[in-house]
Amino acid sequence: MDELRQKYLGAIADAADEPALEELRLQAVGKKGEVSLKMRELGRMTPEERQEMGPKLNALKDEINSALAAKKAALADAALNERLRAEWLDVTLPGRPRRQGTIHPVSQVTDEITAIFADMGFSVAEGPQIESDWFNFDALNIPPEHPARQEHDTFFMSRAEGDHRPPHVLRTHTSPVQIRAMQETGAPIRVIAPGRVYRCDYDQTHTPMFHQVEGLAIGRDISMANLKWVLEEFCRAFFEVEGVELRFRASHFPFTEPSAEVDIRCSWADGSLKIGEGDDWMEILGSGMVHPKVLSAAGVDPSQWQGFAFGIGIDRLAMLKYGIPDLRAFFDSDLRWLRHYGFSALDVPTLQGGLSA
Ligand code: 2NL
Repeated sequence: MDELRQKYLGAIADAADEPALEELRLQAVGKKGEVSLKMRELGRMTPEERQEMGPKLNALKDEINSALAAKKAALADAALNERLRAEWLDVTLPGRPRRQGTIHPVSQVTDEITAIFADMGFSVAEGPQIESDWFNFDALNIPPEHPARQEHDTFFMSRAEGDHRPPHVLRTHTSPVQIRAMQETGAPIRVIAPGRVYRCDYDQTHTPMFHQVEGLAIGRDISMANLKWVLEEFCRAFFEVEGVELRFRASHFPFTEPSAEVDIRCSWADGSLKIGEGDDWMEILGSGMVHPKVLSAAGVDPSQWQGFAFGIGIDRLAMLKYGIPDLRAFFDSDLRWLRHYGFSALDVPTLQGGLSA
């Protein structure tokens, strides 16, 4: 009896897991277990022996069963403790930051424009945003008294007291960048100049800072025909419409002669704009053959070289491409536009972010 007790209580205490415990239970108190077989022997004993052995065997059986139950609970406890140790998680750690921003539509459109002109052999030129009045005006055949200087609503920098030289200006177009490029590399040349420009004008359709891309191609015999093809190719690529149609209207700029404003065929239906179809025309850019005086100012001999130039407003182009029909939606009223600008608090959060249209 004592042997049995010691054997099983010891084995139960040493059991590594539940299957081992179940194995011991069957060996000891299962139907054919050692304790059960001993109980079956009670029938062959004398009443006296039975009186003594019966309760002892019952007590042993109870003892083994409680040891099994206790060990089972201890094993479960140990398993839980092991999980608590292994699956430990620090809920006080700071969250992983998720990027909320998207590329600004004006930056995106500038990149798109740059890529399209790069395919046609144009490189990108950059220059200062604060310019001398010579680079911004004189070199472009805009003399001091020309109404264009007022038309341009220029921001003038201030000079120190007693300094009477003409003030520098915030560039009103990116043309000075191209003047500088011509001065540096001469002809032939093919460049675009994207960037910020400034005009003192603020109302529902104008902001004092906006973005422009100008293009310039100078060669021996570059003509309006080349200009037309380059602009058509650009519009096809930019608006992703095969059948773009452009209309050149005679115009006037001091820096080009002849000059043309360019309209694109479009339709307005249910307040939405479609490029390349319909009966409407929308102005998208200004262009022309570079004025001989401008070539001279930039150090390029107009008897040897000629070429075209053009200027496009990027902000407007961004709005056209991303389906915002009204200029006034630029800064208010259109949540798609605002969301693109990062005013997410105004909008229902989305998982993807960015434009939904
Ligand atoms: C417009 C008009 C234009 C140019 C810009 C240019 C630059 C040089 C020489 C000659 Cl260096 N011209 N730029 C030419 C024609 C038009 O922009 O309405 N832009 C939105």
